[in-house]
Amino acid sequence: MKKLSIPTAALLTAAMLSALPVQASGYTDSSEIALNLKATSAPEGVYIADDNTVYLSPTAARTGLTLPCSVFVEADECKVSAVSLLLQSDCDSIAFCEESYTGAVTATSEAEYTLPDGSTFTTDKKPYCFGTFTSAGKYDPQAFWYTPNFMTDYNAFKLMYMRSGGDLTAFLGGQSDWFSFTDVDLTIAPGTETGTHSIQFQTVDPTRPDQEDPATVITSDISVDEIPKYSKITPTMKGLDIVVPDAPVLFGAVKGFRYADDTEPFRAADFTAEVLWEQDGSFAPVSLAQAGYTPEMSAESPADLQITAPQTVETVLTAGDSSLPGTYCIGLKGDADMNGAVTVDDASTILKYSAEQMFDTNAKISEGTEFEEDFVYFLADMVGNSTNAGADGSAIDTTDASAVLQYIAEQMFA
Ligand SMILES: [Ca+2]
Ligand SMILES: [Ca+2]
Repeated sequence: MKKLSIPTAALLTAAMLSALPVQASGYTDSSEIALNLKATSAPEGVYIADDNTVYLSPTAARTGLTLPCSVFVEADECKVSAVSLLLQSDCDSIAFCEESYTGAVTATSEAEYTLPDGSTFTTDKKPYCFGTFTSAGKYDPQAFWYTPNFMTDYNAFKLMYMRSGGDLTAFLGGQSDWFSFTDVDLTIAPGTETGTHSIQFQTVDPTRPDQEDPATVITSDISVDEIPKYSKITPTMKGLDIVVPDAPVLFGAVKGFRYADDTEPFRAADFTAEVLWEQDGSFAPVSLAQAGYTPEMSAESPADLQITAPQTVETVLTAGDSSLPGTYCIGLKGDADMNGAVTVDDASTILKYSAEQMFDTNAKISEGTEFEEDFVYFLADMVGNSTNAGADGSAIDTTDASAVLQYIAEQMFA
């Protein structure tokens, strides 16, 4: 065990508390705030899935690597006064890297950083989520940040922190995931075994199991004048899973789009999904058809369905022991407002979207999820059939609206 001096709660003396400003009400519920450990970049042989699970190729696990990670504090507002956190690895060969640690007051070489609004600032400290700017516009971490503690052969990492003032409501950059709370890399030793390994936040300190305070806690609303409002919250704690698979892994969102009048049976080639496949020590995405995945459908073909409005069919794709649920949407081509009929309103919807996206590249044709947006885009893209909301270069424009009107005219005089 490596021992470093640990400042304790006893250090939070009345003198320090009195230096803190009175602040507005803080969090009242653990559901309002979360601590999230994330891998922030993927070295060779590493794949970071959308759900934040990290997949290591068997070759990478054999040779070992360093995985850059950060802890993020997630909330709508940053009314946090103090944080005590304890992270622990359940795997002997995955440990915290002391040399990589950077906290709010860690000095670095001076560098320029950009905020989401495009403004920039320069600092010789590593910016973090609670940092603020002084009235002179200078970046200030506004923090008491205690020496981190790497415990039990570096398999656990403990940190305590208190804010010293500044703007206690807004995250640096305006959003909680723009800057991390703290950074600490994971070292994955050569020979890490196949399986799922977890890094979790701990509520009980294994070295001090009798202490009353939970090991991971967020203190909100410290107020000298209103001590009863001093509240401690055990936040939602989102750890990190590191998976070393022994077989191909299926993950991602499987999707497929069809027209209502298609009569062809479903095929794996109709679907798109991200399929993890280890080749030469690293992960390469492969198509479902290429990887030999087989769809199991709840309907044989679109013709078996009575389409009165866009309809969703659930599917499961399987390959060996791996499976992945998917969604298959069937709708009427041209039905841009998803009401189950192709009318002049759809031409209007297409024209409106076509105009909006000239001024706003983030404009959406639907009000739904990314998947629904892709599907509505597919239905509206009469001339093009984009399945990824135009990322393939197929745009929605006036020719698509004209095609809808032409279709309506043909139906009227048919
Ligand atoms: Ca419609
Ligand atoms: Ca088009």
